Amino acid sequence: RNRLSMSFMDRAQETKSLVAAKLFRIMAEKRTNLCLSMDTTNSMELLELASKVGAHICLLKIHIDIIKDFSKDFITNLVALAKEYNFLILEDRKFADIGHVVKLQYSQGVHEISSWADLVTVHPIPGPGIISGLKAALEELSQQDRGCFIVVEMSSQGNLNSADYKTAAVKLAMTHSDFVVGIVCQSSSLVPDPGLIQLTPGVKLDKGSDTLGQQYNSPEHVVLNGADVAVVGRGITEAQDIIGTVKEFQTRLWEAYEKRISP
Ligand code: S5P
Repeated sequence: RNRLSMSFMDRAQETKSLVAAKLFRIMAEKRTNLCLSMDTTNSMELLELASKVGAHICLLKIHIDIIKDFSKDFITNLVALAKEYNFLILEDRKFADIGHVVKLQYSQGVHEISSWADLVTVHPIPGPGIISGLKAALEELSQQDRGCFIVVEMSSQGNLNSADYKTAAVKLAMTHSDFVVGIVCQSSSLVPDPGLIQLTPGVKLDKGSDTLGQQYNSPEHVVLNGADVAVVGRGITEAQDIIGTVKEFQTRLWEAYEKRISP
């Protein structure tokens, strides 16, 4: 069946990943396919915003390496909010090294990402070893409910993701669909399997761009182009009325999804 016309609840049956099934169910229950990207450098600011918008998002995406005042307490509080408001945490680390090194980057260092992030992002450029490296880190933790998104196609102008690269990257995702929950891309044709989740960044209320190469499309445009979960960052965090804007994104994205699956 074509994933674009299937409901998230039905697609939860199609995945081999526990955490993908969990995300599909959260979306269906909370009626939201909005992922908020909080690219702030201050941990208190992040926690405050997360508690304000937690009820309206399915996924919170962060960049832990930009936080200036990182602490274990911050992680404890963040995980507590995720539990309270029922959203998952995506650490947008974009791993890109050999298996041996990503195993360490994922589980060690000050951040110990694998101990708290439900999901991470991965550039598939090193080949299958990068997936094996991440999985190896989890074996030592005996963690089962973890997964990754593979970055297949970037939103930025002039990205180097060639057609051959994208085809090979999707194949890698399909081969490892017990751990790979989905694909970061802009186009629906890249995600053939209803069990895989299309995560699409580069979303604002209107089409446009920033001064550093980012390109934006509207909520309706990205959902029609296959986005299951839409990533919105500055379109929300820089808005005057943050809660009002979060609600507007939630409504517009969900209505576009309902329209997409309606016969
Ligand atoms: O292709 C991509 C992939 C990602 S994960 N393009 C992106 O912009 N991202 C991330 O989405 C990026 O790292 C940033 O955190 C977010 C977009 O933020 P915004 O403020 O432009 O909406």
